[in-house]
Amino acid sequence: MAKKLEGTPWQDGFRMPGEFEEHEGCWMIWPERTDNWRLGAKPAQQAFVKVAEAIAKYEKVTMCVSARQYEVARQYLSPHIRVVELSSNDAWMRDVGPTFVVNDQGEVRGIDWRFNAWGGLLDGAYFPWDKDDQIARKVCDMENIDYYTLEDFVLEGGAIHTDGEGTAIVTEACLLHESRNPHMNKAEIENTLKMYLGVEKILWLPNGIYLDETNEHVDNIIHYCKPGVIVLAWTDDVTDPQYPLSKAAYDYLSQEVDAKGRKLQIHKLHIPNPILITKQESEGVDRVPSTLPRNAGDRQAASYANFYIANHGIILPLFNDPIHDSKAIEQLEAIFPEREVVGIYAREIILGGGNIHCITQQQPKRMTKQSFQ
Ligand code: KQY
Repeated sequence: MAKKLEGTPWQDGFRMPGEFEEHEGCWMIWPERTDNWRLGAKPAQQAFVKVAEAIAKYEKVTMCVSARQYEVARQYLSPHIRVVELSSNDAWMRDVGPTFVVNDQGEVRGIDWRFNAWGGLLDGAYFPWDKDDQIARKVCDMENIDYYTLEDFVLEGGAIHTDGEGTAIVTEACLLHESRNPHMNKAEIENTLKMYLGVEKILWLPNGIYLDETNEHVDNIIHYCKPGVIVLAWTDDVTDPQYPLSKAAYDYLSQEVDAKGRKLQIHKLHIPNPILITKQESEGVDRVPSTLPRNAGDRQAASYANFYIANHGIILPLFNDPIHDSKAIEQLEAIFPEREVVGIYAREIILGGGNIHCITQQQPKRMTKQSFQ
């Protein structure tokens, strides 16, 4: 059984690797709740299948699924995708799964942050979230990976990006939001991130993507592609509410250096034309009081930066945008010449409030034997 660890990753010589470092595999959760995913979650399930199959070309994929949907998921997914039974409240593995850290000997450990559904009773997306809050530990247990638990620090995996070389990027909008850790000031939050992610420098973007229901997670506005190189969600339309948010991030990052003293290379990745929920889509969602409404005309926080970096592939959300889809593919092919860029039509995922990065969590490659004893 995996052990709960004392101390911090920093004290023990562990750091969170960049997503571009080698993976053991990827974790996902099967979407099911009909008050978030339209039409009984069937269209979302098909989109998740496409994402899982695309990633499985490059690394091992584990799909976690409730007992109720186990046979359904097993039937839709190829035999080389592992399907395990696990309870959850929804399907956002990036945010509820463990954040993995590694040391120089290639050992892997997990971090189990507190999860409160992106804001608890203040502005969270649903209640309850108790099953989601247990997932990080359960994943570590399944993998026999020892883990650190923070009893009193709320964080989601989508709220952090690291370069694996001492730098993390976060947003103030999310990390300093009163619905996360109101008992801590910025310096205390920064210190906790340094101790657990094993980094020396935190870069604080003011905001993320307009109307992002996570309080503006960093993983929707930027992505670390390699140390010193990021993509930034951008718009040339100065009248778009996203413009000042992306401009502020660009200005801030342009005058900063990372932990190694490097200026960042910033690639602007234009957002798609606004994705608005249609009347038909809205009517397909079961309305209940304890979840977010999905109203016709609502704009979803769509961005191409929400891609997943697999071992030799990039799994990129597409929106059937006549201009920006192909431009995003072209840019990412140039930034990642050693990886294949695979676009997946992701409207059904963004309708649920996130995208491909939000529904996946990478597990770094283990270089040492940490086997079941
Ligand atoms: O974007 C994410 N990381 C998760 C979005 C959750 C939305 C809840 N409905």
